[in-house]
Amino acid sequence: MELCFATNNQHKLQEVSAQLGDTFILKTLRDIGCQDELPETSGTIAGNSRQKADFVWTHFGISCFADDSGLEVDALDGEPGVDSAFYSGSRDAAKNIQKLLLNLADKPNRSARFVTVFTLLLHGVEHQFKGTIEGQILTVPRGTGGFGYDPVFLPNGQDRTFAEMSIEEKTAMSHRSRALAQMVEYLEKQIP
Ligand code: ITT
Repeated sequence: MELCFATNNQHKLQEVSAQLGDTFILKTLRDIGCQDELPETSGTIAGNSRQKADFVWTHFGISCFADDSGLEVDALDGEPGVDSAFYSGSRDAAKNIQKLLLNLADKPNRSARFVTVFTLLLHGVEHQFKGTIEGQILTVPRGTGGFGYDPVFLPNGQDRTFAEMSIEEKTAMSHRSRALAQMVEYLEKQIP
């Protein structure tokens, strides 16, 4: 079964390809000739996820999925949340982390979670799948792997940040892989 992953984020693509294996033929936006910036204006993670998948289905007519993700920090009332990618005003991970650490400087509660919602549009029919992982925001970034807020996110029960793990290690526990596992389970039931 061919499925397009509606993302311009190469890190997400790597993580998802590593987990999907050979069961599905994964098409990228480049493969289907889509060079557009995907819309993300709904104001919610689930809504943005839907918007990205809808865009590909509407313009390219191919079964597809998209994910929208964000970091929810309890002491900041769920910020940066849906604004995670542009928290500092630009899509710059180092600046986003800097702003996050500044806003958390006087806050003893460092608990946070990554949230992902996948939207699958299978022949135009929508299904959504949600994954989360709980953790703590460190005061100093650690590690060079991963992307986004990975250097300051320490999953609960772990002694390394997502940025200190290999893709496989992160994928074994991440919000994205938890949502993706549900989507794969659903898709496998659709295959005769
Ligand atoms: P696409 O929309 O093209 O898929 P994106 O990077 O814009 O790619 P999101 O809208 O889902 O992706 O962005 C959410 C932001 O949340 C992302 O840019 C990161 O800053 C952060 N984020 C999401 N998942 C993350 C992860 O696994 N590790 C670290 N940060 C993550």
